[in-house]
Amino acid sequence: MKKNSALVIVDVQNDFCPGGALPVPEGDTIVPILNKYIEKFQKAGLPIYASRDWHPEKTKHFKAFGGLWPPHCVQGTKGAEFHPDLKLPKETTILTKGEDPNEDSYSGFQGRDAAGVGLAGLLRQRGVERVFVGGLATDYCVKSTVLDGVREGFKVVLLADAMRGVDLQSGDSDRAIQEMLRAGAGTIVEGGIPT
Ligand code: VGL
Ligand code: ZN
Repeated sequence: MKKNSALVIVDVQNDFCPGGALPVPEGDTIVPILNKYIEKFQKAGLPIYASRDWHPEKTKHFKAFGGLWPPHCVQGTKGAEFHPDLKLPKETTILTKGEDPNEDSYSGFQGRDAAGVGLAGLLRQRGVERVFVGGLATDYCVKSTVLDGVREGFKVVLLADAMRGVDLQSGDSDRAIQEMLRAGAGTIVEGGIPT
């Protein structure tokens, strides 16, 4: 795999999986597939980033305060933890987003590392030109991350087998994928990545 690539895993947290506060249908089924991607990127010495939705208890993002969603991924709760089977290597850069009570912050590009550096800056620092994106949810945070990635000038590849959507309206995820492809993203499945 080319040296200038990175893996970006979006919001694979308990609350977005079955049993969580805002479950994405079959959200947990992508975990073993993501683990295979993780292994490939790790073996190739390529950087891995994992975003997490990390909301305060009161935020405009939640229905009770004018937003779209039930409370989810509240800072420090079990629901905000990564899925327990997701095998993130210890070198993974965790990107936190959604802390601002006035913003939805769907995009992983709004996420920051522990030092406060945003994803685009982190990628540029490491000379990354191409990002492979999977996670939850296809029609919200994955879509937003992919569109921002393209806008920021990165090549973006969708890990088509490693994302699932909320589908508030049926077909939302399919439409999201079309929109990401139209924006210039490519697509790939696990068997398609050279080892
Ligand atoms: C997300 C809805 C609300 C996501 C986050 O990770 O896609 N969706 N907050
Ligand atoms: Zn959220």
